[in-house]
Amino acid sequence: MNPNLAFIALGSNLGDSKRILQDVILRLERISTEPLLKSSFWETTPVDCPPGSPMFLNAVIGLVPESGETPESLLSRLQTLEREFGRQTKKVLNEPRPLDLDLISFGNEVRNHATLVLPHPRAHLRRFVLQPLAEIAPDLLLPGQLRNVVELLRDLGSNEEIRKIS
Ligand code: PH2
Ligand code: MG
Ligand code: MG
Repeated sequence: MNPNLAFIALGSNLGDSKRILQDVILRLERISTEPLLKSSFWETTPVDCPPGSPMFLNAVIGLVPESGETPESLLSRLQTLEREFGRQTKKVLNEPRPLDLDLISFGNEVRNHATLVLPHPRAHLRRFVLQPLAEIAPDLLLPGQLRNVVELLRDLGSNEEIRKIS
């Protein structure tokens, strides 16, 4: 596996989620120097969201950044894409959104800034991230973890429901 891969979790629970994820994946292809690694789309129950929140569509992609791309510059591209796909400034924590793009990891880079924590601090706890990630990078060791993605998934105690749709 290319050690420079950056993994991005995609989520949507507002609007035409399948179309939105398909379209944003085409955009992400353009910022990768190699063909994307793409998971299936998974329908998942909302975690830590306001009551009555719709189900999510989630996926994970892996891309190889251009030389010169940094975690910060990639994050900024992802935030621009979120806005392009109609994401508005949030009023309520984890309210429904047409597009959420979370940087899960960027090679072995580690960050602990107010604006960026790498690897994503909750990625290893969430089935809606680990299950799609296991399809494209089962052996991945997220920086700071002693277990790979498949092992994290196997040991996960969570009642999240998740169903592959494609
Ligand atoms: N994202 C969140 C909070 N909860 N739940 C699911 N199932 N999928 C998500 O992508 C998700 C969530 C914060 O971004
Ligand atoms: Mg998120
Ligand atoms: Mg986010």
